[in-house]
Amino acid sequence: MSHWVRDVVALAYEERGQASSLGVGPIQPAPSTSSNYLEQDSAPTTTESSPDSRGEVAGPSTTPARDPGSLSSTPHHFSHFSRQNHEKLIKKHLKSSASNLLQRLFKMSKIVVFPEEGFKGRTAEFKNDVHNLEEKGFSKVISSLKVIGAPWVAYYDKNFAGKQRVFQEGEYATLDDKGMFSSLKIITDDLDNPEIQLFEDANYQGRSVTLRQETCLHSINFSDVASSHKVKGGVWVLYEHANCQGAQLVSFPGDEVPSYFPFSFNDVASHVQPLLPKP
Ligand SMILES: [Ca+2]
Repeated sequence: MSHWVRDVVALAYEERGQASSLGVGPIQPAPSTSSNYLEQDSAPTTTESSPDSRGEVAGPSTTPARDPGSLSSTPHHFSHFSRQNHEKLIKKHLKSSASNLLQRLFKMSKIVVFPEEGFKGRTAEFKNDVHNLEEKGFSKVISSLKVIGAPWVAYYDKNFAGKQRVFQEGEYATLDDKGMFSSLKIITDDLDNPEIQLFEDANYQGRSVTLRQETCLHSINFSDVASSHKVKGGVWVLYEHANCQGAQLVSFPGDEVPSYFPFSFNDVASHVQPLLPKP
């Protein structure tokens, strides 16, 4: 189970307070990372208040989703179940709770952008993909930024095209690509079980390697060779240079990229790295 999911399950227990009422073991306190995560979003949204397009389910604090088969509606019959059944039903119940809470965590994720270095100038914050920063008055001006929660990809061109760069949670007072970005995408994909297959030639031909962790391609004699790839799992960043420097190519679960020529990335990749779930 990923750290994210573990956090969410802990939160689900805590939020519903069901574990104790059901008598199935102690409530696990939510890890501090979770509460930190939540606290970081305590400031009210100012700039970006458009309706959310991701279809989040309302949080349990207002209208908790009720699974017809859940134990919460049948606590008095609890003794008729075996412990195995208890666990099975609780897992089923928590699965939907965890999904809702995961959505809420993503909802708290955001990127805050500034037109000047050092977080200066007017500001805007976004919680959803921005396909064209021009519409937000921030095209080709972002010079510093802060990421809270889920990672983001910034693109040179609108509609998530052109050169790209990943920003994981943190503060970036100066950017190598300042004044270049035209669109922003939040990464909400499952980061567990990363796997990528790189091919020496375009169209998945030639020598290939399958990787499941960060790898310096020099070390496996595959540097400046790759021309196509398939992502089986996770979100991967391919780097031009071995020390995670230079140009980047970001790829998502299920992506199949038959040629790197459109990205000016052919025979360039020297290092690959999967984004890791939040620790
Ligand atoms: Ca090649």
